[in-house]
Amino acid sequence: MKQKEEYMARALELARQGMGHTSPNPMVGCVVVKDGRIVSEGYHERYGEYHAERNALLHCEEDVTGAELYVTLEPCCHQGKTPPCTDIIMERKIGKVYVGSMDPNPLVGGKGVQLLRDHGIEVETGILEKECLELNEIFFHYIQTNLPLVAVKYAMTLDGRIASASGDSKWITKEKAREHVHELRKQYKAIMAGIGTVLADDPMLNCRICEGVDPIRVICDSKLRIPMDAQIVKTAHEIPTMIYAAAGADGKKKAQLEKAGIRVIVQEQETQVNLKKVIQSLGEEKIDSVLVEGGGEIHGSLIKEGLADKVYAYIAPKIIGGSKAKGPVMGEGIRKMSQAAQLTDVRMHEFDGDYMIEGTIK
Ligand code: AOF
Ligand code: ZN
Repeated sequence: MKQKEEYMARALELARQGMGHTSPNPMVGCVVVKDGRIVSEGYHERYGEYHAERNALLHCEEDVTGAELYVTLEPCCHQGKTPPCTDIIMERKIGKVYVGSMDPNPLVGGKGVQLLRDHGIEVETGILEKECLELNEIFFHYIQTNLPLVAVKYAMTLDGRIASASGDSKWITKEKAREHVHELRKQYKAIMAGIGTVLADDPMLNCRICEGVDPIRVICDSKLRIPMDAQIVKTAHEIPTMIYAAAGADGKKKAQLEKAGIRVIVQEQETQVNLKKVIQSLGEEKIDSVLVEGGGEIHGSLIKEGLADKVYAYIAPKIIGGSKAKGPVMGEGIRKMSQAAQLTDVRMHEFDGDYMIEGTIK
């Protein structure tokens, strides 16, 4: 007979199929097991639609009285966009529920598990908990803070440069690492860059993998310097794009950009875009995650102001040198090592000879 971890691993695999479509709600997978055999599966496919547990049980034609149900997130017990999952679990007379991670949503928060237990259903929690927590890192952050998870991403050489002194940066890392960036873009709801990066690289900031969803592009451009023929402007009718500007931004340019399909938000009280306010306002718009792809100035401000939650640093084993070649985190920086931003949960990955170190900022 299979182990409970194997069934939960299958539920995790199902949950991942919802990636890019459930935000700001979680990715959740569910497996129903009877007499040592999977009789039904389901996952949360799309925001606002049925939850994983309901999908799994509705797909099932067999009688599941006494069966086991494996779910990556604590079942909900609230009437939201869909009826509570605890209802259908009880109606179908499931015998035992295995839960991956608990749900910190204040509407659930342990009440789902309690309700099931109160109705005589056995519940075991914490099955592959670490994997389940990791899968919904973004959801857990957003539901508890109302702020998006902010991740800073950059690619640098072994000597900490993101471009040569002349500004050449194509390419620091090889194809495989660059492909992985698109995997990240698929996981994040928005992608953010400063005007410096737009002027230097004229990027698209989209997701170039087939089943990927393009993130909403967010550009910080205090004086609205973005050229009308920038790739981002030219494609704004197809890919949602927002520009944050500050007081004194040219009204005529704003109107032109809006005509091109861009939402322009002017922070009238600020002389320069206030990143803290940007992050807060993105949270209010139900944007649960932001991948920041530079450049160094924006990274420097986010880290210094304590607004960055995560870092993905791609590192190529190349050395370019040059005292004028820029690094990934600029600005004033800190003065004492004791003030350095410290990462935890650090992990390293390899991509065809390039490396990526990711970690959470304490
Ligand atoms: C999901 N999918 O499979 C599970 C969820 O917006 P609602 O009304 O659909 O409720 C969303 C909340 O339900 C969500 O924040 C989470 O706490 C809980 N469980 N949500 O979207 C699922 N199991
Ligand atoms: Zn539910």
